[in-house]
Parts: sequence; structure tokens; C-alpha cells
Amino acid sequence: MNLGIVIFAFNEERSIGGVLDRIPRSIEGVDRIQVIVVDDGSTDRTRAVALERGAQVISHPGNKGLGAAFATAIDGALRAGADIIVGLDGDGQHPPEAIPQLIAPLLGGQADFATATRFADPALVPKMPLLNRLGNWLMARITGLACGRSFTDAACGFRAYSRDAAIRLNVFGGHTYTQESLLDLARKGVTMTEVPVAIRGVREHGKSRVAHNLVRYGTRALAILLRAIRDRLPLAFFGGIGIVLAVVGAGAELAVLANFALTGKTSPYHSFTILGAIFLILGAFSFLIALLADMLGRMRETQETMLYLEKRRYYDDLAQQYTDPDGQQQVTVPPHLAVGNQEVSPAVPLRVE
Ligand SMILES: Nc1nc2c(ncn2[C@@H]2O[C@H](COP(=O)(O)OP(=O)(O)O)[C@@H](O)[C@H]2O)c(=O)[nH]1
Ligand SMILES: [Mg+2]
Repeated sequence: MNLGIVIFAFNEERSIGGVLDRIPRSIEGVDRIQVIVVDDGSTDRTRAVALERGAQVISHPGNKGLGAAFATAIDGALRAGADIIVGLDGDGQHPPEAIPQLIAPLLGGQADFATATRFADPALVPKMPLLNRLGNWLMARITGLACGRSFTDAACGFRAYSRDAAIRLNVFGGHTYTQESLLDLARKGVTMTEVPVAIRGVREHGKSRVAHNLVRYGTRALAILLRAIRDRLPLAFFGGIGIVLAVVGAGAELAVLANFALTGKTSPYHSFTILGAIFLILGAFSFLIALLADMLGRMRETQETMLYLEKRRYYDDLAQQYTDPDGQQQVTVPPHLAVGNQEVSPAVPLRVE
């Protein structure tokens, strides 16, 4: 069992060393632990510190955002032959000591995906402003509704993926990947579980960049999530818009009718007749779009199945190249992982929003 630990880091020279030092050297049920730091175009010594600590580093040529770094990390770990992939932040907020606890459901065969939750156990809830807590709750509710199951935390990046779940995963968001990946995996029928973990409320050093501004993070994360819902639940998404438009239109027409029944006149609600008709027509168009989007959704599903089969073959072939005939994973670093100063780009094209 190969464990690939991927760490997202953007200018984390002060904390990345500590995080790497805290990673368990051995874990029961795991034969080999490989640590990959994804340096998202850091301008400080993040890369140098990670290499000094013996980690493998993949560097983006410039800052591409956490979502892009996530795609690179998953790609890197799959190429390196990881059977389980754990993702954590390089800022020290996610405790590396909890990795065995996080991967236990995967090792035990209970789930193909586990995400740490900050909010399931009241004793472990980190200190955060009430508004952040509320934002987190709302995001978890919306994500849970779309997934058809509940989550207590949809925004924590401390997660474990089986090789199969990681190959199935296909996300697009540039700024963040946390909610979208839950939806993607849930809709693909991957077995998921939440593991309560004590997460630091604030970083050890410096300022939080991803979620520090609630309004900015909220709108960006919500936009990513809404587009993900549109793609994965097209009938409900456009049908829902159609229902809202149709209800407004029908309401306006009913108001005119009721007024007519009572007074025998359409005034002063005469304009409602036209307005209601416009809404009803728009509603009907939305239902048509819903049907078309549903068709596209089915095509997407077929394409995703093809992509999954192709990726599985591709990554398993690559991982095989680094395995000895006796089945042992070589300790040599695959050439796509940067050691020293060579510039390496990930195989998956970077998607940046
Ligand atoms: N790849 C990438 N990672 C980032 C970026 N900004 C922050 N990170 C990393 O993502 C993790 C979370 O970022 P952080 O600033 O702590 O935001 P938080 O989510 O509010 O805690 C840390 O490991 C950062 O190093 C970025 O632009 N790109
Ligand atoms: Mg952080």
C-alpha cells in the first residue's frame, strides 16, 4: 500500500518545514510513504525548504490558484503510483499527526474518500468569527443538498482519496476545489465519510489567503459550486429556474383573474397580464433548456466514463514503470517530479479561472 501525501504550498517557507517534519515516518498498513509538495509559483524559499527536507516538489511556473495546484497534486501522486492520496495545507493548519486517523476508513475498506471535518465534534470546533462559521454552515448545506447527503464541513482540504476516487475526480475550479470535489465524487457514487479532526483555526504564520475575505471567498466558492451543480444536475438546475419563472408568471395571471372576478375589471393590474405571460414564456423556455442540458449531461457522463477508463490505463502504466519486477516500488524519483532545480510541468493542462 503506497501512500502519497500531497501538500499545497504558496509562499509557506516559514511553516512548510514544520509540516514536513510532523508527517509520520511509518503508518500501520502502509508500506511506503511518498511526500509531494506542490509549490504554486512561490517567490520565497518554499521549494528549497521542501527539497532540503527530502520531499519531492512539483512547481508551477507561476501562481495558478489552489484549484489548479490540487489538479497538479492528484496527477503527480497518481503518476507516482499512490494507492491512497492525502491532501493537506502547507500552512500548518492541518495536523499531519492525524493522517493515520484520516486514512483508516480507506484502509479498512469502509470508504473510498474521507474528509476531515471541523464541525462534527463540538469539542474540536476551531475558534473562528461567527460569520465564518455561518458561511461554512451554509456552504456545507448547499453542497450536501446537491450531493444528496449531508456534510458538516465542505471546505476543509484535509482529505484522503483512494486511487480509484482520485482517478474518477474531475474538477474545474481555479480558486478552490473543496466543495466541487465533494459534489463530483458524490455524484459518481464514490463512498464518502467524514472524520472529525482538530484543525487549527488560524495559521501559524502570515495571513490566510484563500478564505480570509468572506465575501470574496463566498462569491467565488459559490460560483464554482453553482457551475458544478449546473453541470452535474442540469435537469434540476434549469428546471428549477423554469419553476420559479412559471410560478411568478402564474401568480401574476392569477392576481389579474382574482381581481377580475371580484371587480369585473382588469385595471389597475392590466400590466400584470403581459408581465405574467412573459414570465410563463421564459419558464417554458427554461424547461426546454433543461431538456437540452439533460442531454448534454448524459453526453458528459459518457465522456467521463471514457476519461476514467483512459486515465486508469494511463496512470497504472506510468506507475508500473516505477515498480520493480518483484513488485517493489522503486525509491527512485520519477522524472516528472522535480528534484533540484529542473522545471517540471504537470501532465494535466492547468485550468485557471
Ligand atoms: N496553490 C495555491 N495554494 C495556495 C494559494 N494561496 C494559498 N495556498 C495554499 O493553500 C492552503 C490554504 O491557504 P490559506 O492561505 O491558509 O487559506 P485558508 O484556506 O483561508 O486557510 C495553504 O497551504 C496555502 O499555502 C494559491 O494561490 N495557490
Ligand atoms: Mg490556512
